[in-house]
Amino acid sequence: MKHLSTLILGMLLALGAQAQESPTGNAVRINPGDSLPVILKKAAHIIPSARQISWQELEFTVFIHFGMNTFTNREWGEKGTPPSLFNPTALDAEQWVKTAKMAGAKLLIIVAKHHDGFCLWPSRFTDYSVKNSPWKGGKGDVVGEVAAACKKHGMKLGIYLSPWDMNSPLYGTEAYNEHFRNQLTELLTLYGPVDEVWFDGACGEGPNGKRQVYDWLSYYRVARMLQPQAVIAVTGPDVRWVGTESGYGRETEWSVVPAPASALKDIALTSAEKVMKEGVFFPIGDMMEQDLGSREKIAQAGALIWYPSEVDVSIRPGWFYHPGEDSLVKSAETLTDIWYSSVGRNSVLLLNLPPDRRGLIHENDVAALKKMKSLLDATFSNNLAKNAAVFKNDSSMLVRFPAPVLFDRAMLQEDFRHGQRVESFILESFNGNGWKEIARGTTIGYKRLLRFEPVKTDKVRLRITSSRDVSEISHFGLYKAPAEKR
Ligand code: FUL
Repeated sequence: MKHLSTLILGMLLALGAQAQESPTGNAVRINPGDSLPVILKKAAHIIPSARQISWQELEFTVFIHFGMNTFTNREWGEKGTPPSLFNPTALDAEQWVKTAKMAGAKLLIIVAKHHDGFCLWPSRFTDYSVKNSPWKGGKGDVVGEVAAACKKHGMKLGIYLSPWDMNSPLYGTEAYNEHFRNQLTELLTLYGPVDEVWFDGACGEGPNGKRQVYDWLSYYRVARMLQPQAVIAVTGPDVRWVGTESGYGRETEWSVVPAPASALKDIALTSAEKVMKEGVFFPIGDMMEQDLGSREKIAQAGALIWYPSEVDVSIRPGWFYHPGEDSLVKSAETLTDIWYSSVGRNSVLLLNLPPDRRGLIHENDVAALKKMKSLLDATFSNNLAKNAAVFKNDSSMLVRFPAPVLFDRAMLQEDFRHGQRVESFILESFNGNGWKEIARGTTIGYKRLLRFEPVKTDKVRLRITSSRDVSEISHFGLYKAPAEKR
């Protein structure tokens, strides 16, 4: 018996080692002859890189869209809007950071330059920035103020720099790639630690009517060299766009998905350069598909990669502030629903809070966030299963309470640092005679939140009905949401 288990362990380690093809273990090649069991084993042993682990554990992050569009009441600007229009009357970056912190966010991404090209920091590489605006007599630096406020309040900082630039005369020429790297270099050297670099893939026309051919890999190299701990998101190799801007992630969300062959080719090509050895690839493929990582999908892949999902959504209809949307701020109930459907579906939530023309997050937005936070706290501050007796085996978990408990929410987490494995599960309660289904689901991953009608019982069972390898449930929680006030 012992001999057999040693053998199995040896096999597992060998397969696990295969998954370590990329130095961070987050990418693996699928060979043409690999059988489905081998592919599943490989998929189960892909692990997130250190930067992906830190990012996933943030759970909730905040976007700040603020700039020329705030003053022109637009979503996408246009070339030539004069910097004189940028003039916030009471800009307070600390209010942004304190609001994000109050709501429970752990990282704040400032849109340093949107598609119109207007820079919120006094870039040396363009005149189209705050330095030629009336705000603070041209001496202001929004990115600097945000970075200082983040540092003061213990918030991590992220940077959004739009590759599309409607204003730069270089756009559409090879020289623009260098210009972009220069601006990125400023942002990643002048403001201290940055933990997320967010690239949008939009590629529209520049002032000369041309589109740019972006040199993505060279942008990734700059980010890796200057801020190696930062994830490069969306049009980047570390974090994937969930595929909608609705706030709702997939019911079945795999962090391991097929990767373009270049994910491994790039590793090979640049193996001499340490910074590029880590599954750096340009993402291709349709992120909006419902199924990205099922058995059918991974069985056809040439390579697999740990590429987790980020759910970006705005608290208002637009990404930028529009006075006409003051009454359209998402309610606390909608925000909470979004929370369950993003953080609760193996994704990180990136919620946009667009400051108004004063340079403040509007009172309506702050009120909705406060209420969302209190709803979430009231539910999740008391894990009813905390002191229960837990009995585990490979595919099930029994939780026994000394006396019946009443609950209507469950939180499941896999030990995602060692891979994502659960394909389906059923949660059941014992009603005196037998087991009754409470809820069922597919993937768990970093976190799965479940909502159901209140159940009162002294025994709960979680059955893993399908898994890619032995799964490790690292957290099991049961909670009672406060009764809705009518
Ligand atoms: C999009 C942009 O075009 C929007 O304006 C916004 O910045 C959003 C987060 O990404 O692709």
